[in-house]
Amino acid sequence: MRLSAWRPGSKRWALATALALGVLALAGCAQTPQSVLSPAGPVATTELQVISLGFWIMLGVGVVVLGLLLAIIFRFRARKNDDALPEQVEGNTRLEFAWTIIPVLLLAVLAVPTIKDAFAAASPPNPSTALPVTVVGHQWWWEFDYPTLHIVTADEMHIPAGTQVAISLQSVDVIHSFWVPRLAGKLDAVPGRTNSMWLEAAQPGTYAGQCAELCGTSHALMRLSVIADSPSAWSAWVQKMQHPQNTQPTSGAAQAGFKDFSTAGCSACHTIDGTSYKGTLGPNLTNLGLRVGIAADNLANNDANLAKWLANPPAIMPDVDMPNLHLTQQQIADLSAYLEGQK
Ligand code: HEC
Ligand SMILES: [Cu+2]
Repeated sequence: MRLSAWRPGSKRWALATALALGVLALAGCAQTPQSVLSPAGPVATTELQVISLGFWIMLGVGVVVLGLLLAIIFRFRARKNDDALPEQVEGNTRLEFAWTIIPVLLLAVLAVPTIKDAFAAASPPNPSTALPVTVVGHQWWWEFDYPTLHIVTADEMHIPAGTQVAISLQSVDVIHSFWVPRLAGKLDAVPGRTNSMWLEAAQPGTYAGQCAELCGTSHALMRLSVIADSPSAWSAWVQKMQHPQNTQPTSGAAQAGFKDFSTAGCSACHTIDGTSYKGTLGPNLTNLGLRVGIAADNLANNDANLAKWLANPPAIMPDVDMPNLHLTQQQIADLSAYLEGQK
């Protein structure tokens, strides 16, 4: 193939450019479960306004500066037979004032909403009616603790849609960052410190999130979902979490699983509310059957995936604190019946 066929201006070049631009444009059609550009609540909406303001200011600066640069390159380019020395200038007070004052003004315009909204993002406008949730980062899962409701769970944060949620953010090990892009900007979870933020989902739905601060081997697998419930779904969930069923089954495979939970060592790390199992190194597994996902929301919650997880957790999540416990097929089936039976 002749290389010249690909020169700028050639038909092939035009075609390749059009294709490349087309692919870029199509990328915009992808689903965007984690895009700050499709906010689903008041905090994310306000933050997008600040992002947009910054974007347009910077675009304006870029157009003006590059435009002037191009104009000057064109206007003052070397011409044929013009060997004369150009006019020599040194400093221009007016110009220097202008290019100092204009950026200061632009930054001031950007600073006002940025500072105002940064403070506003820390606590809900109506703290007295907000739902408090303590969110704790662990390598590599999220714990959700509802102090006023006495509910503790993991991976999936249920909230009532249309309600302000006041989040106290903590970490037990390293620095994590809590980020649910469609609901609110990210905030670091720092060991020994409590940071605060709030969020609200305007409509019922599931909003994907993930840890946004490199926190170890399986950082990229540290996912979560915020599930915003309608009022009836919310009260049903709270009711079920406060009064879990089938936590101490007395017959069948579930009963065998209930026993395995202590004999196989699960209870050293996991809590099941309403039982004597009170381990806290791993997620509280009460009502696991209600969950949409398991293993930090990386696997859909079903018997096959739970079996895969129990058979060898580090194969799914490298370096995870839950070891391969070399369970038998029977133990896996019974534990699965026990855990999935709680819903
Ligand atoms: C040494 C502590 C430890 C032991 C023992 C242990 N686990 Fe875990 N387990 C964990 C940790 C930590 C996680 C969280 C993994 C992650 O997502 O980072 C976990 C996660 C899980 C999950 C997924 C939970 C979720 O929120 O998605 C299930 C289910 C589970 N363990 C069941 C069991 C069962 C059943 C046993 C006993 C056979 C057991 N675990 C033994 C520490 C342990
Ligand atoms: Cu993390």
